[in-house]
Amino acid sequence: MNKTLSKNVSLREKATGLFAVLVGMSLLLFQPSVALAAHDSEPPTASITSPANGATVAGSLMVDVSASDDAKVTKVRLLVDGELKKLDETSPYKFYLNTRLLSEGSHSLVARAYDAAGNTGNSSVVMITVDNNESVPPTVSITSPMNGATVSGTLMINTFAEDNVRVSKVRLFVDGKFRRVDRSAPYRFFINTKFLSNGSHVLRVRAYDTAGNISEPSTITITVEN
Ligand SMILES: [Ca+2]
Ligand SMILES: [Ca+2]
Ligand SMILES: [Ca+2]
Ligand SMILES: [Ca+2]
Repeated sequence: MNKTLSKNVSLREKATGLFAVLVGMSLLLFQPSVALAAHDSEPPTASITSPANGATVAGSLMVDVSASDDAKVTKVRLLVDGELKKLDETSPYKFYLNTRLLSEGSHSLVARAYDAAGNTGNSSVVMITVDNNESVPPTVSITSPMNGATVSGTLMINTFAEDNVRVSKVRLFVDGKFRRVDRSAPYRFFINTKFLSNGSHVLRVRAYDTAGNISEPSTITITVEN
């Protein structure tokens, strides 16, 4: 009887000892990460890299944010006029804003970055002026080739376009027919002149802004000689 009891006690002791070892190991395994998260009191930082403070904007607007943290940025939110509007959980942090859904005039943008421990960091305020009624057309010019140039093979057509708010696209017309569109600067086109007859052809470009205004055309004449 005594023998059995002492055997049971020693078994229980062994089991308790093993349990303690397991608990100890799991604490060793898990404690460092728990400790890290609990001690991350360093908030992330955020800044709006585009648009610039004071920018006048129209149409669709891309808001670019850079964010960093001593551990890891988990998400960035965009606040428009102090209200949480958009969420991006993956770098790069970009937000598409339809400015037509905002009233005309002044609005504030703030980016708020979060880390895994729940710390947050706000960017400086960027003020924008929404002006979707702007009526100033963009300007555009063909910078190369030169008017009257003789060309062959693949031809690169460079243009320069600017607007008081933002250029949305430049379109290329060859002999009066629409051929290409470029929606981001630099505004540049490639055409294979082998698909054109030898001789004289007219190249024309027009720029469009985000409010829908259209530039005067820029026109040159080239001579194809393949
Ligand atoms: Ca942190
Ligand atoms: Ca993203
Ligand atoms: Ca304009
Ligand atoms: Ca381009």
